[in-house]
Amino acid sequence: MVLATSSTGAPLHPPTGTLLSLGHPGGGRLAPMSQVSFGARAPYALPPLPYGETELEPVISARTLGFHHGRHHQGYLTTLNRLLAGDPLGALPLVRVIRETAEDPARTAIFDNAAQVWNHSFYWYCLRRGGGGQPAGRLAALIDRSFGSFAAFQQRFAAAAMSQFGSGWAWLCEEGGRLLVLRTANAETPIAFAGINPLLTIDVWEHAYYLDYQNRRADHVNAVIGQLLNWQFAELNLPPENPAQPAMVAALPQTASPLAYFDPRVSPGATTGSYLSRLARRL
Ligand code: MN3
Repeated sequence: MVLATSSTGAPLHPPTGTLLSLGHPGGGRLAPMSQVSFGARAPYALPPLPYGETELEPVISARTLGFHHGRHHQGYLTTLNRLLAGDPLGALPLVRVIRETAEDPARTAIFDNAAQVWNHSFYWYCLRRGGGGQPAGRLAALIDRSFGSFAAFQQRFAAAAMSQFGSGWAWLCEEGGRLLVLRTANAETPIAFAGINPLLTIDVWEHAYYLDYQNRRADHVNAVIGQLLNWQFAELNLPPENPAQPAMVAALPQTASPLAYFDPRVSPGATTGSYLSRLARRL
């Protein structure tokens, strides 16, 4: 399942950070995504699944999970390592590679594969056997404040997942003390932006559900939200609490849409770069 070699047979730098083991009986401790390491530089290593391939059944079958992690995720990683061989970008941590290439049309292939490696590594931890339900504590309060209610959030998150045309991702993110629901196409990812903290995601590429649900994306999305979302992981991805929010954020109406939030006329200085503008236009 985990193929710890590059396409050229060169040894991979092993992950050096905490390997999360959510859902494994007796497994490792719970930790945020920032502690998942791919190795300091290319060739990056594939983080193992934090659970066994059968543990998400019946929502996601072992067959789907095996192909998704062992073939799709590994495929992005193998391609990325090949593309970075001999490239100075390969000396950077994975998130830096994503941010350096996000707006560079000459490096689309590196961006796409680097972003997909990160997105999938994040996605595995967003799921757990016996997940779903509602978050508690600070995250629950943020959801109420940002969306009005948990039900309103859930509806918005599901709508983002279902309305993404073609391949992509639905996200719950934090920015400046508020939560946002985003959807991105193909490999695009909010981790490309400093200051936006992804909390949870759902993969809506067909490879994530087609073997189990065929074209019934909504059934898959609803089952994932209801039974698999890992709210403990989401809470760990929140930045440290900071009561001194920027005045710009505090001044936003609670009902501000993500699009309004990204609009530089509404939140000056909050959006920089055409990549973010392109992302916002798709909401
Ligand atoms: Mn996928």
